[in-house]
Amino acid sequence: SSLRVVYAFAREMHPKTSDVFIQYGTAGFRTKAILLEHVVYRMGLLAVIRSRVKNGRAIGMMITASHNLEPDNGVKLIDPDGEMLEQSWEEIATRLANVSDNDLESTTAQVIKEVNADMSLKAAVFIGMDTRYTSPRLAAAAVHGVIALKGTPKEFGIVTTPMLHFCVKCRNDNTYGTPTEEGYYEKIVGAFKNIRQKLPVTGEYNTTLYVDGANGVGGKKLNIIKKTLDGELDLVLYNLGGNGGKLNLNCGADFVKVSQKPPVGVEHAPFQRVASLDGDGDRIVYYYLDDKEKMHLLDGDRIATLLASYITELLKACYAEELRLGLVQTAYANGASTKYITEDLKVPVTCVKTGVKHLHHAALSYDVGVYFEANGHGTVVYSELAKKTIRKIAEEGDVEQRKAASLLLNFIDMTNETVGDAISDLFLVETVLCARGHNVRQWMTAYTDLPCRQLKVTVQDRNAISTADAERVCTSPEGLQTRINELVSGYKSGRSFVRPSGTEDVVRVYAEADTQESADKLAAEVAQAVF
Ligand code: 16G
Ligand code: ZN
Repeated sequence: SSLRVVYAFAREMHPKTSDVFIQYGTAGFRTKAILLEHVVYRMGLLAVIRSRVKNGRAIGMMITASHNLEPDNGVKLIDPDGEMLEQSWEEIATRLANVSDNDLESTTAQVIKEVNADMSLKAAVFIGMDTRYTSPRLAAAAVHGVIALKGTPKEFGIVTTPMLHFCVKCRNDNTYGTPTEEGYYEKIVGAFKNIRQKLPVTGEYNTTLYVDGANGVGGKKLNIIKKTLDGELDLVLYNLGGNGGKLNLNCGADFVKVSQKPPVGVEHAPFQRVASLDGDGDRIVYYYLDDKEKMHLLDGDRIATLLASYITELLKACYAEELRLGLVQTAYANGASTKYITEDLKVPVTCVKTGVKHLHHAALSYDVGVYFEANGHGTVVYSELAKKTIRKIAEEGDVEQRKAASLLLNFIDMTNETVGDAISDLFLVETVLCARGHNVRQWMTAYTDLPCRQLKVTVQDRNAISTADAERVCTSPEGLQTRINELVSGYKSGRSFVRPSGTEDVVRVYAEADTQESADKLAAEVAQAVF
């Protein structure tokens, strides 16, 4: 049959060259780029099957390893609503990625049967990639996989991960926007310009923003956007990938958050706010250096509280307080942020396991769900009821209500609701700071972070560690949690947890306490207990 020819072709073009078992993890497959070609080809096959199961709606395939260094790469699938691949399919993806070339044909047939895909339907797969030099080759393998099962690939070239999520969503729901990079700018940057006309620059807010682009795709796209801005925001961009700057190397959101150091490649000025993006543009953190060059970090928790408090204000001004706003965090959220949210903002908080899909899912249970990981990945999702209510108020409310509701509608348009998006988040943050007339130091005064430390420990088998209660409690190996409790009890405001990483072969340790010295010491002691 013609499929026979297809599988023979796969064996020659994208052979499986390694016997190392590879798993669809928290954010898809991620490993050394040289090990990935057959995996990406096979995900092309799977994307077609998935599209047919979803009645021909488009599926996304993003080639990226996010904040990892250049030699790594990865692939993840995007579901029709722009969300992460449904969890039950992760096992199917893993199975398909690991079978031998000889068994690929029979395993694919088995999967098709299992998920009951009608292979006579059309199938659409949107393919995007980051700036890694290994990405074009992998994107080509993805295209081959899609064509092999007679699906229709559409290549978006180099885009941020959230742009691809956005385009997938738009293709399947045309009320959300136009499924192109231009459509993305039109909606998100357009809403920002719109809102700036309603909110004059006041107080201590300064329109200059420095950006660390991590030498990745996010900075490049901001460089395109920058040219269309007209004084609304003066972007000064660093780490755009030129001048020998290496992707994510000593720069970018993950480096800044984990090492608690400013990135290389940025010319700092005291108290100037800087936004730091990650390699594929789905994370953002802010920071500034003071006049003694000490760094002050405004992480995902800080962004979440800023957005949640502003949206709460607007909802109040709309008299739409019946809409339930809630915040979703993980165990990594700084204890001080959780305290501030619950006690000062009086906003309910849900704590879930690490990984965007868990946060996103939990946020959907609120009318307005704000979710952020401390590492800077997050967004806001609005229920249909919330959107309908706000639209109605924008038309029928009194003057003040209409004003707040129309701001809120722009705010919603500026938000990429499909996934955390550094560019969209940047515009949201800049809008709130501008509306409040705040500089970065005033933003920092909301609460004081507890000093914290993250470490990673290499162990023989990271899966020997299991956790419960949103990763805050360690259930095995036996006795480890008791030991952690003992250690923590020796520190004022101490808290610590361990969990196996979902993206690297390590165990991660987190600790916070009242001083940096204590947090460092507690982290080291817990790491010792794990080892
Ligand atoms: C992935 C996740 C991120 C999570 C991180 C944890 C997505 C899109 N990304 O990057 O949300 O914070 O993994 O990594 O889900 P770890 O398990 O190695 O700590
Ligand atoms: Zn990323």
